[in-house]
Amino acid sequence: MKDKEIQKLIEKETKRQKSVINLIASENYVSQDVLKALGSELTNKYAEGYSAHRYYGGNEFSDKVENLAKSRALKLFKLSPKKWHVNVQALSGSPANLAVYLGLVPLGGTIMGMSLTDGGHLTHGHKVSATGKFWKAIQYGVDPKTERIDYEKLKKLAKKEKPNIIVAGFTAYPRLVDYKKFREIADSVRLPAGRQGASLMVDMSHTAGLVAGGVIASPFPHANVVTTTTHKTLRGPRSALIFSRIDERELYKKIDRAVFPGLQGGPHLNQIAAVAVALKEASTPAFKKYAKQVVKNTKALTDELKRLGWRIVSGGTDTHLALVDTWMGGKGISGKEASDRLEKAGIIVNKNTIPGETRSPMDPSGIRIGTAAETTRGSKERDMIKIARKIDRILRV
Ligand code: DSN
Repeated sequence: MKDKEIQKLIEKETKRQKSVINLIASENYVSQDVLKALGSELTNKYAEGYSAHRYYGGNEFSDKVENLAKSRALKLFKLSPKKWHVNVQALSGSPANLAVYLGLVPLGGTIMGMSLTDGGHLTHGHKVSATGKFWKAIQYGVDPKTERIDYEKLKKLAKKEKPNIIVAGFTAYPRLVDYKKFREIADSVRLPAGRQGASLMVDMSHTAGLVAGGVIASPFPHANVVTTTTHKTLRGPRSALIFSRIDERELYKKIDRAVFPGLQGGPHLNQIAAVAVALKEASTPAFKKYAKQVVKNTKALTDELKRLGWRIVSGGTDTHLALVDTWMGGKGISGKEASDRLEKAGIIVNKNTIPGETRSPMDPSGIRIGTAAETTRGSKERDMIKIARKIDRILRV
């Protein structure tokens, strides 16, 4: 690289990534092939529109790249192209979610999603997000005692608020989700226009790799729309996919139009090619083994932390992530202090709110830990036990 300043910074970041223990639940390490596709000449091309309907010439290969990404996405999640459509152009998770609402919910309509504090995402209707400003957002949380979703309460709230769309999606919910119950709840909503049933959108950004690997149940049998980022457990580049059911309401056409021309111009073809590479990698037996190991590793890490006296939100985990209550009602340390101390010792986590949060998002009561990245580097349960003991030594006052 001729630009030495940037080259040096890339080298430093690469070295940093190699030298730390990375427990950020939403990060991972992509393959060299994914990196090659990202850094390819595809970045030079404008391809506004969709395959075979472009606004620019010279898109013979762009169409092939986009079609391949789409067919690999459907195949990976065992979806029939007759029943499901996938959009691969959304630039990342937040614009993907925004596109779904823009396509399916009239402005001023109602979206219902989990609050950020209890484990949702900004784009599930938080007041600082466009999703909480353009639409009426109803937020649900977890049961304060079990720290799990209370489906009965959710049903009552949905019946009362009549959301156009219900979002089952999470960034800090460590437990399995009952998508069948979400479907029943969505179906029980009587919309003001008289139409029975809210749409169910599943945002599986965090768990897509676990679904692909067959370790946790697929949301597809129950959802109208499924969004996901591609860079977390799925181990691809930073991007997103929007799957939508091909039904009589033709939701998929509305969503496609919301992505382009509604929200975006030209798609990032290099990113789409890199997604296609990652989707192929995720369809291998090696990836299935990886996904299984991720869940085993999180359990090992969490069990050991519990044994050492740390409170794990909801009592444990079924997935790639867990929440540690480091504050423990004032007996421990704040999430910020925990995260800072760990970083100094080479363990990277993020501070995180916990259900019933009493502190602030900038200095909350807990940390979120995840094992997708370390599992990619070959870590097993015994390594996790060592990491848990190290965390304990660093955090204990
Ligand atoms: N920021 C991501 C996460 O860390 O979960 C979600 O967008």
